[in-house]
Amino acid sequence: MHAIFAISVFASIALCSLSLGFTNNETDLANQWFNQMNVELKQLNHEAAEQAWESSTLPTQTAIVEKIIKLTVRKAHWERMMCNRGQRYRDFNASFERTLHLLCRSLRHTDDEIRSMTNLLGYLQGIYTGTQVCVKGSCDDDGKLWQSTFFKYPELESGNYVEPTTNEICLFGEPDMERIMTGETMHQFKQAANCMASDEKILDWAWQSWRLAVGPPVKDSYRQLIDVMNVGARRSGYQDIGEAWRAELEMPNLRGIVNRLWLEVKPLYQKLHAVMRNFLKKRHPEVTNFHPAGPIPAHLLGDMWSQNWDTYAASMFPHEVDIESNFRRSNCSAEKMVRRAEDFYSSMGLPMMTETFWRKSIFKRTENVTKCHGTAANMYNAGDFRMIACAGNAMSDFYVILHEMGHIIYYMLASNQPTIFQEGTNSAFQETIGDTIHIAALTPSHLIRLGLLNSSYLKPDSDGNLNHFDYSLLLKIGLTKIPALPFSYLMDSYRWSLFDGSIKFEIEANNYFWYLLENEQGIQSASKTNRENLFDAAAKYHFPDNTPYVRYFLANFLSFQILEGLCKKSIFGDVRTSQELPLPLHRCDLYGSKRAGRLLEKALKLGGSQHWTFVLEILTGSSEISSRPLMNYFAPLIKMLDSIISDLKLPVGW
Ligand code: X8Z
Ligand code: ZN
Repeated sequence: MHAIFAISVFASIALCSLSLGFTNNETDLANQWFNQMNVELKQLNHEAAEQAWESSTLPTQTAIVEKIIKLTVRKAHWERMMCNRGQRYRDFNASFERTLHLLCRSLRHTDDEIRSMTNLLGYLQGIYTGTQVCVKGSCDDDGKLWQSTFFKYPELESGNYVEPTTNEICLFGEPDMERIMTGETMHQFKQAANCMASDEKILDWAWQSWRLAVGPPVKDSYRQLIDVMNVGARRSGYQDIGEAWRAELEMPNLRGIVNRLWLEVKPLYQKLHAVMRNFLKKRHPEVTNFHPAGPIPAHLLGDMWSQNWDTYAASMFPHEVDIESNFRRSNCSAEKMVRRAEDFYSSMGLPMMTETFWRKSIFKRTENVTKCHGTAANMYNAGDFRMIACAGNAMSDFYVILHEMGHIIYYMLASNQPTIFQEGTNSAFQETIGDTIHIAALTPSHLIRLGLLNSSYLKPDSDGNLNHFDYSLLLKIGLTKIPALPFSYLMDSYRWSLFDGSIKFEIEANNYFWYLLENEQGIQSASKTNRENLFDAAAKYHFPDNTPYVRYFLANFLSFQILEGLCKKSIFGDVRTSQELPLPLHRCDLYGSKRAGRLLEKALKLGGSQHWTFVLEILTGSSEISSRPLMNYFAPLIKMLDSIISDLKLPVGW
């Protein structure tokens, strides 16, 4: 039923575009090729999605890896064959040209390479999701904590996790170790492990032990993976796999754009860094290896990867309203968070989640989740869209849910396109939709709607300026968004250097990683351990998962641009207007704005049928990625940081 429907839609799209220079017979053949390709692609994508879901929800098993290898080989052969057959229709029309561009850009790997890459990836993902850091017996103080620490690795062959025995506490990276780092489960952990060590020692332990657990087993396989990926990339005409990854974004000067954007926002990051450093220095006078004008010890930043500093939002500048505590106190269950997220999207006239979504998604960690990193799945099957979020009760869990739902809304809206266009215009746009709605959901007026804030906080102060709450909110949002900038910038600039060989993997991999972290992020490792032979990048999901990261960097800028566009549309009915918004961007409430929803829908339902510049133009009136809306959004925060820095005479930079 669904396939028949799909065929008729594709046929009408293709037939509308009868092309000059092609006979009727050729036109029929071209349309036949197009329709058949889309139907078969849908089936292949569906099978791949089922396998991916299975491996995220069942322990890694050799049988699944074998099935994945078979399907990946089958899809690679199919793509090549379809691409070759389609070449004769390249000039048929613009849509065919785009179709062939997307279809033919897959890398030309041999079957053996596919086998070896799939095995390596299965192993790497298994290490990340299945490794546990354990403590046995009492851990008393810091020394004992380390003595009683050991690692449990998943039995990758049988797929069985090693169950903890009595007296052992075993923690996965996501979300267990992650939540110790944010402080969320610090108290719980100390009690369970009977730990006397200070919070700072435990943060140091969690930070170090996760890296010691996953880095060494990942390192060699990761190097092998790079080698195989490079062989395929070079056979396909790229210099290396980094160039192939960059091509997906369709920005010819991607490196230049990324460097420019980073330089534009770096001063803002440095200011936030200076104020955070001063705060942490006072909070942790006991940490000796912490210079007041130097990099910040990474384990103090309230996040396993130092990419989100929101943990300290309330204590840095205490305000009578603590949104985070209010949120936690509201006892919002994971499912209720999903309902709230759905409510925001649907208030704008965007689609509600489907019956299958509610039946098949996973919102909390249970035994049948092996992978706990937020995930949105398009199953390529009539309304079957699913989410994985191992949500607790923090606002960061609400973020993950809004983010994943953004992917799903994009999949839903693009699902009327031919299959080849259903992924979205590029990965950065995929990542940005949920982030845009996340910022939109954090306006004071929406927080009031959620029952987290009293309406008196909408009032400007006595001089008609932003009130104190605005600043405290902007700081909270800034602490989640601004540290993500250098982090997402360097995750891929690092990998690009490993991929193109400018950094020698064997001898320089970890030292270069720390060179970047210190220079761009201004953080350092707490311990004096010689890290040269470790592989700390493995501690971040996207490395063993082999997911490119620069998409998140771009998405961060795009989300503020799109927010501004939607806000203009909502208020003036036009994104191109030169009129100034009558309110600061962080107060622009999009909840219930059907105008903004219609604009988003218009852009997203194009899926990948158009180049991203066309989609951005619809949403913002401009086809360039810009840091201006982000800087404009944070302008009041920048003023506040400037005055703190000058009042306290804080050093800036490191
Ligand atoms: O990985 C994700 C999403 C899934 S696409 C949860 N994000 C990045 C991260 O966690 O590091 C979202 C923001 C950045
Ligand atoms: Zn995402």
